[in-house]
Amino acid sequence: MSFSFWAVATLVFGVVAVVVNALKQVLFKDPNRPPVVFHWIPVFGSAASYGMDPYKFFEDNRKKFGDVFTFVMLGRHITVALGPRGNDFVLNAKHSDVSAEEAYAHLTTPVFGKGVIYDCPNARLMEQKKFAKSALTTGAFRSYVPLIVNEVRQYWLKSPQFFGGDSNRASNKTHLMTAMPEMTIFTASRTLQGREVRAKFDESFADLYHDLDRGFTPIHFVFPNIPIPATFNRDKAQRKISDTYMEVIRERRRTGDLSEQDVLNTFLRDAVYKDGVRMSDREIANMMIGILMGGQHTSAATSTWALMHLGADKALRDALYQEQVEVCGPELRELTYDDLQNMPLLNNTIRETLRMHPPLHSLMRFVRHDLTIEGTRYVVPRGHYVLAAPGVPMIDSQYFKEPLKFQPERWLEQKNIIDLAAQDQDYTVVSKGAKSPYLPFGAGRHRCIGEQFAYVQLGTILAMFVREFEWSLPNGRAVPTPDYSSMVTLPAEPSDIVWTRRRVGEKKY
Ligand code: X2N
Ligand code: HEM
Repeated sequence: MSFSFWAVATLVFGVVAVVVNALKQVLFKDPNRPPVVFHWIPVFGSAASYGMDPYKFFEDNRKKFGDVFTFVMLGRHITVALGPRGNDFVLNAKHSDVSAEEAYAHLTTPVFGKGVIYDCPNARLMEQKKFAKSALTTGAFRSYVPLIVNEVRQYWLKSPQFFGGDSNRASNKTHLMTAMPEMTIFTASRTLQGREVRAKFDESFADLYHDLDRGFTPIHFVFPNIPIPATFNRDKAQRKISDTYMEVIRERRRTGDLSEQDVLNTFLRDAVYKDGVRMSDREIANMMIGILMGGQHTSAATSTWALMHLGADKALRDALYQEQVEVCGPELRELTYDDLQNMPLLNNTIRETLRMHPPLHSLMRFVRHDLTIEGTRYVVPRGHYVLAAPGVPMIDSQYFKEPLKFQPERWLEQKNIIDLAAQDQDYTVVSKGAKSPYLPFGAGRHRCIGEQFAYVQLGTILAMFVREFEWSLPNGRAVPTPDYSSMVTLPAEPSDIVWTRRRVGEKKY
């Protein structure tokens, strides 16, 4: 009796809520608010269609509403602003009007730790970015290339995904979504994080890092403290990893050895804010975790996509091999940073990969004061979010001919639009470059500082692949479709390639 009462009551309440919510949307359209994407379920809103395929969601609604519209996702009101002007509206909005920390901190702070990135005032983040950026000099990059080359060789030799200990192994199948995250973490940790942190990945760090990583997901973006094992493990791993970094920091201070050109040393030397406050060891530790996590997902996704596209395009692989021979000679002498600068096709392959597969499809800001959208009567009220999707113009035929074709050569003609935002990297001035249709690294005060490093890391890894292997996607498969269920846009499974060595036994491993 009481069961059926509650069942009926719940059902009636649910039906009423759905009907009221639907009627409200149809009958009350506020002309001063952007149009709202219709949704049946209150609160949940458009979470499913946005979460499963954001680009389809953006495109469908652009057809209905134009470049500006609002959707509901799990209680949040999010206003999307598409196109280069939308990018400018969101990414160059005044800091007093919008904030990234209030959009991201609930996701990032439990993973990176306290006191840095989005768990501090924006002025602090600007200075943290300057400290990190000041480590990423050409001099540092020159020292990184041989380190990356060495890590790649070691990985190929050891990993069962490659030679599995047999340096004469002539062919194999590789699961890229296993191999590329591993190669990325080894190369990034050896260069940016330093020798000690790299060594930890052979020991205690691998599992801990895994636990931290599984707490950096869209589920945690939506429900930061959802009581599941992934959340508890995230918090435990954060503490342990942060403590381990602090030990590394203390040890460096003790020995006074600051000789390596990694980011950690730059923080140990220079991390004093303008007002004289020095970053604590805990803050430096957490900053290093942030940099590790950021660079890891974006770079691993990008190298995987690039290798997939190359696997589907023999002519491009041949042309890239030719470029290696032209720059480094038929003996393919060891790659250097300067060689990479002389390989336009290689760099344009990375550029093209980021055009079709920018790792971050949605950049968000929390609206702190009512925002008027220029040229419209729309006002986005405080408490809502705004969302830029730089990937949308990047696959729009208005800006890129045949946008769904992977054509690195297009960049020989399109040089003019290469990331206008890159010109202004002084974080005291807000860059005005956001009207570009090509912004894989964002724009404005939150723009990426990792772009040059990413090109060095990706360029070195891809060049190594081109030199060593001939590969393809098995069974004549096409490049996979994107999977949006992770923090970055990944290729859906299967992500295998099959390869043969170009010259077995010539190089020593
Ligand atoms: C629950 C389908 O899945 O209905 F990392 F030092 C380090 C990353 C911002 C990702 C936004 C939301 C997807 C909901 C699906 C550092 C290198 C950074 C920069 C709904 C039912 C971190 C937002 C991902 C929303 C997907 C923010 C990154 N350079 N790294 N329903 O990055 O920079 C860093 C910076 C973002 C996102 C999403 C759903 C500095 C569902 C079903 C389910 N996303 N997402 N970085 N959704 N459903 C970073 C900026 C910062
Ligand atoms: C910011 C993309 C690699 C560190 C950003 C933003 C984007 C981006 C789009 C802007 C986020 C926003 O406006 O909300 C990428 C891509 C990468 C990459 C596509 C590789 C292919 C890296 C690497 C590092 C890094 C390797 C570290 C060395 C950062 C930092 C910010 C940032 C510190 C600033 C966040 C802020 O100011 O709010 N990145 N990133 N990124 N990225 Fe990257």
